[in-house]
Amino acid sequence: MAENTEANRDAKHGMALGLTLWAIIVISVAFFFKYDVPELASDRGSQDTIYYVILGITGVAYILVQGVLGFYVWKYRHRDDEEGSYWHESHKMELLWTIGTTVVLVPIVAWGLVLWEDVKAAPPTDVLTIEAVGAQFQWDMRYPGPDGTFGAWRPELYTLENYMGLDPDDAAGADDIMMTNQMVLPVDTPVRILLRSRDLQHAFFLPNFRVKQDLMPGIETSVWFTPTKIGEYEIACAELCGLGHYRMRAFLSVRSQADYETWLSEQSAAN
Ligand SMILES: [Cu+2]
Repeated sequence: MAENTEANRDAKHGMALGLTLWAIIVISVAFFFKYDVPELASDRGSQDTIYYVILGITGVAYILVQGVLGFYVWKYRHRDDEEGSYWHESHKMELLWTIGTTVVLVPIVAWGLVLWEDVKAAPPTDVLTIEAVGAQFQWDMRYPGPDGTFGAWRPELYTLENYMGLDPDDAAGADDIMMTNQMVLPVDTPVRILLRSRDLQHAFFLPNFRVKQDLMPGIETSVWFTPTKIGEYEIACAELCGLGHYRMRAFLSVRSQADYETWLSEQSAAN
């Protein structure tokens, strides 16, 4: 009968640790299969491809490394009559993992740079431009109105009433359409969103569109993409921006060109 010695307890701990490592592998891999990224609704599907390729490579590496770690923790658990051995420096191993990671990482980085080039390319000249202004804790949208031109704004004009900081002397702003926590876009049309912040850093995040762009007070940033699927989606803030961050949530409706135009003329009439 095994005695309840300290050595015996160590051996049991070794076995428990090995099994725990394997259990963590199984549970985490199961979660990756259970949950997927949100449904794609834009022309940025190539980002999903690189995401799945990277997830596959790191997933296999994770299972191998953790699996082997669990195996060794179990195999070389404490035994009374054995002593651990230790060695250091293996030229062959170092060459192997340096070349191995280089061969895997260099193509991924090159591929990522090509995609980044796409994301940061200049939008087409006929792009539809809309503005989104982030503030604790809401999104204010602005459409240029029938004249197609945004009225000027200045940060020093921000007040509770003039929450977009619009210049009252600029006639181009008179027909601008503004709304809070709601955006409507036409499908299959390239859109550029101009982004600015009224207070601190926020991030304009459209999970279904693979779009995420920071907003900073004092400068204007922008992002462009093409919605490809009619539907109702969520706009989130991806920057922990204060106590109400969780409710900095808006809605994006992608509609057919005809439905979009009807909606836009209704907004103009109501303005
Ligand atoms: Cu925010």
